[in-house]
Amino acid sequence: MLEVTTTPTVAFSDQKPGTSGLRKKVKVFQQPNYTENFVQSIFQAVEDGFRSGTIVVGGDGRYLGPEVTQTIVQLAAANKVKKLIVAQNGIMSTPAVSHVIRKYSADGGIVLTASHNPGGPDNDFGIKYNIANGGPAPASVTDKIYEISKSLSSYEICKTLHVDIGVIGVYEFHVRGSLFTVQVIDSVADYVTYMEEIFDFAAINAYIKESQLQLLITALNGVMGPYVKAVMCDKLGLPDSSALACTPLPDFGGLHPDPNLTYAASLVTAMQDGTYDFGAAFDGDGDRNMILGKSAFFVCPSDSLAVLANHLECIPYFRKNGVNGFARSMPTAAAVDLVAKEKKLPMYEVPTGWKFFGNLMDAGQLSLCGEESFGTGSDHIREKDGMWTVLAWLSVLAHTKKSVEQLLTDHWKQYGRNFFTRYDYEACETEQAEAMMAHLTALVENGSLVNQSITSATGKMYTVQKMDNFKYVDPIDKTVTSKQGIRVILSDGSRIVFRLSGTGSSGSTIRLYVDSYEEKFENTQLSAQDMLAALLDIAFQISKLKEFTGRDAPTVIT
Ligand code: G16
Repeated sequence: MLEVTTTPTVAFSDQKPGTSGLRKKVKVFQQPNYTENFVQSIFQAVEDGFRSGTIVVGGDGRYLGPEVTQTIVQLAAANKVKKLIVAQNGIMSTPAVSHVIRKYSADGGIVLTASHNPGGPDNDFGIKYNIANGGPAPASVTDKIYEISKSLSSYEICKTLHVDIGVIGVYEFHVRGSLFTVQVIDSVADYVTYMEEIFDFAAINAYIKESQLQLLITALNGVMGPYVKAVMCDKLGLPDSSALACTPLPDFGGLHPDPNLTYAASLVTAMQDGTYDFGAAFDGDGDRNMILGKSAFFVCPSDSLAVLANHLECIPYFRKNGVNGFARSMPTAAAVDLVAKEKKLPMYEVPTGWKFFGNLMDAGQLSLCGEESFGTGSDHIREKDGMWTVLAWLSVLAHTKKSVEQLLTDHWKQYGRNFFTRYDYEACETEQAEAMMAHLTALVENGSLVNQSITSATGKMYTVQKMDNFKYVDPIDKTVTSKQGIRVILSDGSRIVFRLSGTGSSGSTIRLYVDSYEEKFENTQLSAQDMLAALLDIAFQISKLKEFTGRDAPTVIT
């Protein structure tokens, strides 16, 4: 019988989960009792589910992950969890954790990831709780975790319990008169089997061979390395030379594992000479993706979602289950809305955060969704899914026999183009960022800009039609989520959106999103930055972003 100790602790006041879990610097999690407190708060918040049941633990392989996995095992045993399903070495992609929760009918899961944020002793770590549907916990649960964390005075731990999480197997212990089981499972096997059920691998394989399609995929030294090897190399026959940065490293080899044009520049550069026809990058935990065509032709995530929505019949999963509806986050450009209209399918607009798609999927109203932040996925799980997106794109290529660029051009010909750009101002002074948001909130409240015309530095004039702070009423459980981003809607339908990121770990990150619709095909060929220059200038005039933050240029442009 293993001994349980009740350890006194002092509560922390900063354990409020953000857009997707608690993300902080590693050094914050290394403070005595910091990690134990947060995990204990999770256990207390969802006590009933766990006491009788099973939870899954996995992470993106970043620094601190193995130690925290052991701590979770010790806390779970002492908190009367019946069974833990742990990924081998604690490493499992976020989409794979979502799948495993659903496949084994677990009561929830703990994902150790700071997603696309850099890793290593001086960088970021994160802990996220997922519910029984496999998706990120909604605010009702994370608020409860936070409330408990603010007054926690002790945690229960079984300090002498150690499991070798490097070895697959079932380990049993007697704790507090009950049996506690830890099952260490293969990190990729279940996920790969599921992908084979969803997609027609033989058709993709045949197309790659007959068209001699050249692919280049980078895992940016994140969790996706073993999945890329298993799916792309072993199943689809890609040579090892097509799989870049595929060894998960605790610090991602110094890379910032965020699949965008700035942080995945190595992929962009490698594709520029036209040797490769299709490229993809994943983030640290494997839920985000970036898709590139020949010569590094960039597929904007809003367009990626729309093109997939337009071709779902290529994928066996949708032929079998049908398509119930589409959704996107509010800042995502509305390209997919036009496809929904054409196909007469329901379309939903939710706040930023994958957790908002879960209810719609559980209610059978949503099949495909995506976000401008490089996330796409379907109701096969309850997280966005990078590898799923790559396989979906390859299915479309195999079915249509078109190139990536041709698919986009044809899409714009049929639907027009929703030009989109996002400017990120990372690590701004929090006070300055909040002052800018307060200025914008005041403009919403006093309505002084409505019906006003503003002329950009380029000479183009826009009239403000409406300004609001996005509010969402969940169509299923009627939960109201307010203040999800300041929107400026202009009279030609163009939009400017401002919000503060909920995933950063230092200072505040301002996100400025701009989009505009263009129907004339000849104009769809122009560059997004040229098309949106005037709107960006209007955005700076309205927000006084440069004056508030002192920033002349963004850190990242999408
Ligand atoms: C998370 C959420 C996404 C969200 C993204 C960015 O992704 O799951 O829904 O779009 O953060 O959020 P923010 O703009 O607040 O930084 P991930 O990949 O970081 O887990």
